[in-house]
Amino acid sequence: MNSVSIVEWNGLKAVKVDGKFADAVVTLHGAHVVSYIPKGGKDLLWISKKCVFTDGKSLRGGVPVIWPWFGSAGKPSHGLARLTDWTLTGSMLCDCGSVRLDFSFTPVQPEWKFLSAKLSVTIGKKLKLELTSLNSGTKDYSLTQAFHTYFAVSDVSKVRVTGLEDAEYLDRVAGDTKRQSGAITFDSETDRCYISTADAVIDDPGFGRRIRIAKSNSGSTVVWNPWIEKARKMADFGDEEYPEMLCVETACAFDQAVTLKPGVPYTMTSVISAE
Ligand code: TA6
Repeated sequence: MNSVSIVEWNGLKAVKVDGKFADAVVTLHGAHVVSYIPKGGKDLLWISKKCVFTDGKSLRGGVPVIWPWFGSAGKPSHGLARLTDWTLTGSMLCDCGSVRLDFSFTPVQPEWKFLSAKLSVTIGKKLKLELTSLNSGTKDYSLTQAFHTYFAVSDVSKVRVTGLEDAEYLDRVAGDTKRQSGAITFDSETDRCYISTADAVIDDPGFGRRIRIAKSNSGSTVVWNPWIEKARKMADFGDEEYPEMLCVETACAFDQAVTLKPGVPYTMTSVISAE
């Protein structure tokens, strides 16, 4: 039976869904999906044990909404949307038994008030995220954005990511551009922005599951694991946690920025499912 309730999750106001097909928790802070558990399965998402749950700080894990800029294109890094509360504007039980939650966000900073965002989170056999951006200003805006999704994996050194074979990528660790040969495997810090519109699949033999990340209106897929040294430098990331997570991010980043024209909405979608 579906139920939707407002709860407190680590001191943050959150929407808890006990659904027909999956259970989930979404905090108002950042409209941040922090848990998505298909019925009979394990959480697909990872949260650091050192996560900090305060306004003005992003949650380390789940699905941070990176908007309206990716990386250090602006200040603070990875945008404004993940740092503060969104407004829950609706919840709906869909005919198929899924539950849809709707959130909206407009920056309070005067210089950014011309932009607004809506996020729809559909919790069903799959987790569907739809981020719609609107430019109410008078000039084009170069939008970069991402669903910075932290997936729970058994051991990152034993998983493979497929679907991005032969794609060109910006290697942000080496500082150069390469082309992917075969599946992506992990044995050191990995921070790559692939130019791709394809689905990516995390093949995790340890958990006996494959996680598919399908998407639309996203020209980039960012793949990130901090590995040992970078993990140690992050206060909200446990020193020994890097093997249990992997970010595969549905994004419009770097050269795949989107020109957001005044009055013309743009929706980026990510659909996550365990196979
Ligand atoms: O998406 C990968 C990345 O840009 C990495 O370079 C790393 O900075 C990661 O995001 C986490 O960034 P954050 O600001 O959440 O610590």
